[in-house]
Amino acid sequence: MNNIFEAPFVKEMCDTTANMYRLGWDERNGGNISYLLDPAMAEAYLDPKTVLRTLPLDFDASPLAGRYLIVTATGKYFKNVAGCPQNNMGVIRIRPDGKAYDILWGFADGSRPTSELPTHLMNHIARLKADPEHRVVMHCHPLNILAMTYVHDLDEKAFTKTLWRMSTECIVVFPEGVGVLPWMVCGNDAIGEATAKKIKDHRVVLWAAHGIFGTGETMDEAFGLIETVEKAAQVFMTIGQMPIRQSITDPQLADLCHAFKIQPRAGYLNV
Ligand code: 2HA
Ligand code: ZN
Repeated sequence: MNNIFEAPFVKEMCDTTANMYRLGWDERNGGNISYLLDPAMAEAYLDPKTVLRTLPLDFDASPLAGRYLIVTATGKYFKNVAGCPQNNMGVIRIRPDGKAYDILWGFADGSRPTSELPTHLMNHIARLKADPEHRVVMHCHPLNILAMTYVHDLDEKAFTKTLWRMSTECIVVFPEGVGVLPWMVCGNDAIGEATAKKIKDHRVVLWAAHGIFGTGETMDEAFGLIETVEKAAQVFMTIGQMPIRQSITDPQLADLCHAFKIQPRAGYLNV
Protein backbone atom coordinates (compact mmCIF):
# COMPACT_ATOMS: atom_id res chain seq x y z
CA MET A 1 0.00 0.00 0.00
CA ASN A 2 1.33 3.41 -0.95
CA ASN A 3 1.42 6.32 1.49
CA ILE A 4 -1.81 8.25 0.93
CA PHE A 5 -0.15 11.50 1.99
CA GLU A 6 1.84 11.16 -1.24
CA ALA A 7 -1.20 10.41 -3.44
CA PRO A 8 -1.52 12.84 -6.36
CA PHE A 9 -5.19 13.43 -5.52
CA VAL A 10 -4.35 14.44 -1.93
CA LYS A 11 -1.64 16.78 -3.19
CA GLU A 12 -4.02 18.31 -5.74
CA MET A 13 -6.62 18.96 -3.03
CA CYS A 14 -3.96 20.52 -0.76
CA ASP A 15 -2.61 22.74 -3.54
CA THR A 16 -6.05 23.79 -4.76
CA THR A 17 -7.53 24.63 -1.35
CA ALA A 18 -4.39 26.66 -0.51
CA ASN A 19 -4.64 28.50 -3.80
CA MET A 20 -8.33 29.26 -3.34
CA TYR A 21 -7.69 30.51 0.19
CA ARG A 22 -4.86 32.71 -1.05
CA LEU A 23 -7.22 34.26 -3.61
CA GLY A 24 -9.72 35.15 -0.88
CA TRP A 25 -12.39 32.82 -2.23
CA ASP A 26 -12.74 30.76 0.98
CA GLU A 27 -12.94 32.77 4.16
CA ARG A 28 -13.35 30.82 7.42
CA ASN A 29 -15.06 27.49 6.54
CA GLY A 30 -16.32 28.78 3.18
CA GLY A 31 -16.10 26.55 0.14
CA ASN A 32 -15.89 22.85 -0.58
CA ILE A 33 -14.45 20.54 -3.23
CA SER A 34 -15.26 16.99 -4.23
CA TYR A 35 -13.26 14.96 -6.72
CA LEU A 36 -14.27 11.62 -8.26
CA LEU A 37 -11.28 9.29 -8.11
CA ASP A 38 -10.20 6.62 -10.51
CA PRO A 39 -10.91 3.39 -8.51
CA ALA A 40 -7.51 1.84 -9.28
CA MET A 41 -5.80 5.05 -8.15
CA ALA A 42 -7.84 5.18 -4.92
CA GLU A 43 -7.18 1.51 -4.14
CA ALA A 44 -3.45 2.00 -4.67
CA TYR A 45 -3.51 4.24 -1.58
CA LEU A 46 -6.21 2.76 0.67
CA ASP A 47 -7.65 -0.61 1.58
CA PRO A 48 -11.15 -0.87 0.04
CA LYS A 49 -12.18 -3.29 2.82
CA THR A 50 -11.34 -0.98 5.73
CA VAL A 51 -14.42 1.16 6.39
CA LEU A 52 -13.95 3.69 9.21
CA ARG A 53 -17.55 4.93 9.43
CA THR A 54 -20.76 4.77 7.40
CA LEU A 55 -23.06 7.80 7.19
CA PRO A 56 -26.54 8.11 5.65
CA LEU A 57 -27.68 10.10 2.62
CA ASP A 58 -31.30 11.22 2.37
CA PHE A 59 -31.52 11.15 -1.42
CA ASP A 60 -30.79 8.49 -4.02
CA ALA A 61 -27.09 8.61 -4.91
CA SER A 62 -27.18 5.17 -6.58
CA PRO A 63 -25.86 6.49 -9.93
CA LEU A 64 -22.59 6.96 -8.02
CA ALA A 65 -22.70 3.55 -6.29
CA GLY A 66 -19.19 2.25 -5.66
CA ARG A 67 -17.51 5.51 -6.71
CA TYR A 68 -14.72 6.99 -4.59
CA LEU A 69 -14.55 10.71 -3.93
CA ILE A 70 -12.14 12.86 -1.98
CA VAL A 71 -14.15 15.60 -0.26
CA THR A 72 -13.36 18.56 2.00
CA ALA A 73 -14.77 18.49 5.55
CA THR A 74 -17.64 20.48 7.00
CA GLY A 75 -16.76 23.35 9.31
CA LYS A 76 -13.07 23.17 8.38
CA TYR A 77 -10.97 25.95 6.91
CA PHE A 78 -9.36 25.75 3.46
CA LYS A 79 -6.31 27.52 4.89
CA ASN A 80 -5.63 24.49 7.10
CA VAL A 81 -6.07 21.63 4.59
CA ALA A 82 -2.47 21.40 3.36
CA GLY A 83 -1.08 21.48 6.92
CA CYS A 84 -3.32 18.64 8.15
CA PRO A 85 -5.01 16.83 5.26
CA GLN A 86 -6.36 13.95 7.38
CA ASN A 87 -8.54 16.19 9.61
CA ASN A 88 -9.75 18.56 6.90
CA MET A 89 -10.83 16.15 4.17
CA GLY A 90 -11.35 12.47 3.50
CA VAL A 91 -12.12 9.75 0.98
CA ILE A 92 -15.65 8.36 0.79
CA ARG A 93 -17.25 5.60 -1.29
CA ILE A 94 -20.96 5.60 -2.11
CA ARG A 95 -22.71 2.43 -0.85
CA PRO A 96 -24.22 0.07 -3.46
CA ASP A 97 -27.80 1.16 -2.62
CA GLY A 98 -26.93 4.88 -2.92
CA LYS A 99 -28.49 5.61 0.49
CA ALA A 100 -25.27 5.97 2.48
CA TYR A 101 -21.52 6.31 2.09
CA ASP A 102 -18.47 4.79 3.71
CA ILE A 103 -15.54 6.84 4.98
CA LEU A 104 -12.27 5.09 4.07
CA TRP A 105 -9.71 7.72 4.98
CA GLY A 106 -9.54 11.12 6.66
CA PHE A 107 -12.07 13.10 8.74
CA ALA A 108 -9.70 11.82 11.41
CA ASP A 109 -10.87 14.05 14.25
CA GLY A 110 -14.45 12.84 13.88
CA SER A 111 -15.44 15.41 11.28
CA ARG A 112 -17.67 14.74 8.29
CA PRO A 113 -17.85 15.71 4.61
CA THR A 114 -19.03 19.18 3.59
CA SER A 115 -22.55 20.33 4.40
CA GLU A 116 -22.95 20.77 0.64
CA LEU A 117 -22.41 17.03 -0.01
CA PRO A 118 -25.96 16.57 -1.40
CA THR A 119 -25.36 19.37 -3.93
CA HIS A 120 -21.96 17.95 -4.83
CA LEU A 121 -23.24 14.43 -5.38
CA MET A 122 -26.29 15.62 -7.34
CA ASN A 123 -24.00 17.78 -9.49
CA HIS A 124 -21.66 14.85 -10.14
CA ILE A 125 -24.63 12.72 -11.22
CA ALA A 126 -25.93 15.46 -13.54
CA ARG A 127 -22.55 16.31 -15.07
CA LEU A 128 -21.58 12.65 -15.64
CA LYS A 129 -24.71 12.28 -17.77
CA ALA A 130 -23.56 15.25 -19.88
CA ASP A 131 -19.84 14.35 -19.87
CA PRO A 132 -18.52 10.92 -18.83
CA GLU A 133 -15.09 12.50 -18.25
CA HIS A 134 -16.46 14.92 -15.62
CA ARG A 135 -14.65 14.61 -12.22
CA VAL A 136 -14.60 17.79 -10.10
CA VAL A 137 -17.18 19.96 -8.31
CA MET A 138 -15.86 23.11 -6.63
CA HIS A 139 -17.75 25.67 -4.57
CA CYS A 140 -16.41 28.96 -3.20
CA HIS A 141 -17.24 32.60 -2.42
CA PRO A 142 -15.23 34.85 -4.75
CA LEU A 143 -15.64 38.55 -3.94
CA ASN A 144 -16.61 40.05 -7.27
CA ILE A 145 -19.05 37.43 -8.50
CA LEU A 146 -20.73 37.58 -5.09
CA ALA A 147 -20.90 41.39 -5.27
CA MET A 148 -22.24 41.25 -8.80
CA THR A 149 -25.23 39.14 -7.75
CA TYR A 150 -26.41 42.13 -5.66
CA VAL A 151 -26.26 44.72 -8.42
CA HIS A 152 -26.93 42.84 -11.68
CA ASP A 153 -30.19 41.43 -13.01
CA LEU A 154 -30.21 37.69 -12.16
CA ASP A 155 -31.67 36.72 -15.55
CA GLU A 156 -29.26 34.06 -16.88
CA LYS A 157 -29.05 35.43 -20.39
CA ALA A 158 -28.48 39.01 -19.22
CA PHE A 159 -25.91 37.89 -16.61
CA THR A 160 -24.07 35.68 -19.08
CA LYS A 161 -23.90 38.37 -21.75
CA THR A 162 -22.52 40.92 -19.31
CA LEU A 163 -19.80 38.45 -18.27
CA TRP A 164 -19.01 37.55 -21.90
CA ARG A 165 -18.47 41.26 -22.66
CA MET A 166 -16.11 41.83 -19.71
CA SER A 167 -13.21 39.92 -21.22
CA THR A 168 -12.52 38.51 -24.69
CA GLU A 169 -11.83 34.96 -23.55
CA CYS A 170 -15.03 34.53 -21.55
CA ILE A 171 -17.24 33.26 -24.36
CA VAL A 172 -14.50 30.83 -25.33
CA VAL A 173 -14.18 29.47 -21.77
CA PHE A 174 -17.91 29.24 -21.00
CA PRO A 175 -19.84 29.37 -24.31
CA GLU A 176 -22.81 27.69 -22.61
CA GLY A 177 -23.14 30.67 -20.24
CA VAL A 178 -23.70 30.63 -16.49
CA GLY A 179 -26.65 29.22 -14.58
CA VAL A 180 -28.02 31.53 -11.88
CA LEU A 181 -30.07 30.61 -8.80
CA PRO A 182 -31.91 33.19 -6.70
CA TRP A 183 -31.06 33.31 -2.99
CA MET A 184 -31.86 30.01 -1.27
CA VAL A 185 -31.04 28.31 2.03
CA CYS A 186 -27.82 26.35 1.48
CA GLY A 187 -26.69 22.91 2.63
CA ASN A 188 -29.88 20.98 1.80
CA ASP A 189 -31.33 18.76 -0.92
CA ALA A 190 -33.54 21.54 -2.39
CA ILE A 191 -30.60 23.75 -3.37
CA GLY A 192 -28.80 20.61 -4.56
CA GLU A 193 -31.66 19.68 -6.86
CA ALA A 194 -32.01 23.25 -8.19
CA THR A 195 -28.26 23.44 -8.87
CA ALA A 196 -28.15 20.01 -10.51
CA LYS A 197 -30.96 21.02 -12.88
CA LYS A 198 -28.87 23.96 -14.08
CA ILE A 199 -25.51 22.17 -14.08
CA LYS A 200 -26.87 19.70 -16.66
CA ASP A 201 -26.17 22.16 -19.43
CA HIS A 202 -23.89 24.71 -17.72
CA ARG A 203 -20.59 23.87 -16.03
CA VAL A 204 -20.96 26.82 -13.71
CA VAL A 205 -23.86 27.91 -11.51
CA LEU A 206 -24.06 31.08 -9.39
CA TRP A 207 -25.86 31.22 -6.08
CA ALA A 208 -27.08 34.77 -5.52
CA ALA A 209 -25.63 36.42 -2.40
CA HIS A 210 -23.57 33.27 -1.72
CA GLY A 211 -21.07 32.12 -4.33
CA ILE A 212 -20.33 29.87 -7.25
CA PHE A 213 -20.25 26.19 -8.25
CA GLY A 214 -17.79 25.21 -10.98
CA THR A 215 -17.29 21.77 -12.48
CA GLY A 216 -14.76 20.15 -14.77
CA GLU A 217 -12.96 17.09 -16.00
CA THR A 218 -9.91 18.15 -14.00
CA MET A 219 -9.15 20.31 -10.99
CA ASP A 220 -7.46 22.85 -13.27
CA GLU A 221 -10.50 23.06 -15.51
CA ALA A 222 -12.97 23.67 -12.65
CA PHE A 223 -10.57 26.16 -11.04
CA GLY A 224 -9.91 27.94 -14.35
CA LEU A 225 -13.61 28.27 -15.04
CA ILE A 226 -14.26 29.93 -11.66
CA GLU A 227 -11.17 32.09 -12.10
CA THR A 228 -12.39 33.31 -15.51
CA VAL A 229 -15.92 34.08 -14.28
CA GLU A 230 -14.52 35.87 -11.23
CA LYS A 231 -12.12 37.94 -13.36
CA ALA A 232 -15.00 39.03 -15.61
CA ALA A 233 -17.02 39.97 -12.52
CA GLN A 234 -14.02 41.93 -11.25
CA VAL A 235 -13.95 43.95 -14.48
CA PHE A 236 -17.70 44.57 -14.15
CA MET A 237 -17.39 45.72 -10.52
CA THR A 238 -14.36 47.88 -11.41
CA ILE A 239 -16.03 49.76 -14.28
CA GLY A 240 -19.55 49.65 -12.88
CA GLN A 241 -19.68 53.30 -11.81
CA MET A 242 -17.97 54.62 -14.93
CA PRO A 243 -19.52 55.59 -18.25
CA ILE A 244 -18.88 52.75 -20.72
CA ARG A 245 -17.45 54.07 -23.99
CA GLN A 246 -17.08 50.76 -25.81
CA SER A 247 -17.55 47.06 -25.22
CA ILE A 248 -17.55 43.77 -27.13
CA THR A 249 -20.54 43.67 -29.49
CA ASP A 250 -22.67 40.64 -30.34
CA PRO A 251 -21.17 40.39 -33.87
CA GLN A 252 -17.70 40.45 -32.29
CA LEU A 253 -18.72 37.69 -29.85
CA ALA A 254 -19.96 35.72 -32.86
CA ASP A 255 -16.60 36.31 -34.60
CA LEU A 256 -14.84 34.86 -31.54
CA CYS A 257 -17.04 31.77 -31.62
CA HIS A 258 -16.27 31.36 -35.31
CA ALA A 259 -12.52 31.82 -34.78
CA PHE A 260 -12.39 29.34 -31.88
CA LYS A 261 -14.91 26.93 -33.46
CA ILE A 262 -17.27 26.98 -30.50
CA GLN A 263 -21.03 27.11 -30.25
CA PRO A 264 -22.44 29.85 -28.00
CA ARG A 265 -25.65 29.11 -26.12
CA ALA A 266 -28.51 29.21 -28.63
CA GLY A 267 -30.50 32.44 -28.69
CA TYR A 268 -28.01 34.51 -26.67
CA LEU A 269 -26.34 36.46 -29.49
CA ASN A 270 -28.30 38.92 -31.64
CA VAL A 271 -26.55 38.50 -34.99
O1 2HA B 1 -19.34 25.00 4.02
O2 2HA B 1 -19.47 27.35 1.67
O3 2HA B 1 -22.00 26.74 1.32
C1 2HA B 1 -19.19 26.28 3.67
C2 2HA B 1 -19.98 26.69 2.53
C3 2HA B 1 -21.40 26.32 2.47
ZN1 ZN C 1 -20.78 28.42 0.42
